Amino acid sequence: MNIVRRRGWEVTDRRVTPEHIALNRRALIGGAAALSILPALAARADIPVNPAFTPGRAVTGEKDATTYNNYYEFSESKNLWRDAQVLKQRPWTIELGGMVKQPRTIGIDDLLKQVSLEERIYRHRCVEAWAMTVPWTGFPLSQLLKIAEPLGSAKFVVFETTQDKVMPGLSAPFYPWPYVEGVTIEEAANDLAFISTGMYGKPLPPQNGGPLRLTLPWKYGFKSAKAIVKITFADKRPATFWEAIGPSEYGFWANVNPAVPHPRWSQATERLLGSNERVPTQIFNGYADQVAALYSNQKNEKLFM
Ligand SMILES: Nc1nc2c(c(=O)[nH]1)N[C@H]1C(S)=C(S)[C@@H](COP(=O)(O)O)O[C@H]1N2
Ligand SMILES: [Mo]
Repeated sequence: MNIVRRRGWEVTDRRVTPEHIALNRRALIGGAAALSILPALAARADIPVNPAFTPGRAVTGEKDATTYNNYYEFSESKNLWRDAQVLKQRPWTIELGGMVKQPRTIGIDDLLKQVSLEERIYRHRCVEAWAMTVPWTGFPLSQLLKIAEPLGSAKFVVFETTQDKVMPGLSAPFYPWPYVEGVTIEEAANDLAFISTGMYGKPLPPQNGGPLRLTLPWKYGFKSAKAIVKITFADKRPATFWEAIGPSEYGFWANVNPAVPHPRWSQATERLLGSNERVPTQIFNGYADQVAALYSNQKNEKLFM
C-alpha cells in the first residue's frame, strides 16, 4: 500500500519537509479517491505539513499525548482515555450563532469540505506546568470565521463543549457546565489560532477533544476547549468555565508567562510528557513573535493569568 505513514518520532522529517515535498507526497498517494475520503477521516498522511510551525523540541510520543488528558466532563483524573471512547464522533453538528449574518447549524463533514486541512506541530502548555508537543491536523480558525460571517459589531468568539450523557463528570454539581471558552475576534483571526480535527495523522481521539477542538498554543491549555458543538459571536466578554471557578487563578486571557506565577505554584518551568524533563517556560509559550502585537493596546488587562 502506497501510504506514507508519519510517526511521532520522525521529528527530523517533520521539521524539514518543505511544502512542495509534502504536496508531492500527496500526489504520490494521489487521486480523487484519496481526496474524497479525506474530509471524512479528517486526518491523513496526505495532508501537507505546514513548515512555518517548527516546534523546536521533540514531538511527544503519541501514547503519552493520548493517554494523559484533562477532560473534566469525564474525570478529574488524567487517566480517562478509555472512558472517553464512548463519546460518539458522528453524527456531529456545530451550531453557529449569536452575532452572525445568518445563524445556522453545520454538520462536521460539511464544514470539513469547506476548509483546507494542514498539519502543524505545536507546543502545548497546561497551566498545571506540564507540556507536550503535538502534530495536529486541522485548519486555521480564521477559515471558520469566514464561514460563520460574524457581524462587524462582534468582539468575541465563544466555544461550547458538548454535554453528552456518557460524560460522568457532568453530574458533579460544583462545575458551571457546559465548558465554555472564548477569545477576541482579533485573537481568533491570528494565524496561530487553530481548530484541530486530528493528531499524529489520525482522526482526533475523543479524549483529546475529538471530533473538533480549539488549539491556541500561546495560551494555557484550558483555553483549548474540546468537543465543540456551538460557536457564538458576542459583543461582551463571555463568562468562561475556569474563570468562573477560580478568577484569581484562571483568568480570561491566560497567556503563558513564566514570570507570572500561578497563586499556588511557579510557572517558570514545565515538565515534558514522556521524558519528564523540566525545561524553561517561554513567554507566550514561545510564540511571542506571532501574537505579542495582539496585546499592545491592552495594558490594563490581566493578560497572563
Ligand atoms: N471540554 C473540555 N475542554 C478542555 C478541558 C476540559 O476539562 N474540558 N481541559 C483543558 C485543559 S486544562 C487542557 S491542558 C487541555 C488538555 O488537552 P489534552 O487532553 O488533549 O492534552 O484541554 C483543555 N480543554
Ligand atoms: Mo490544562
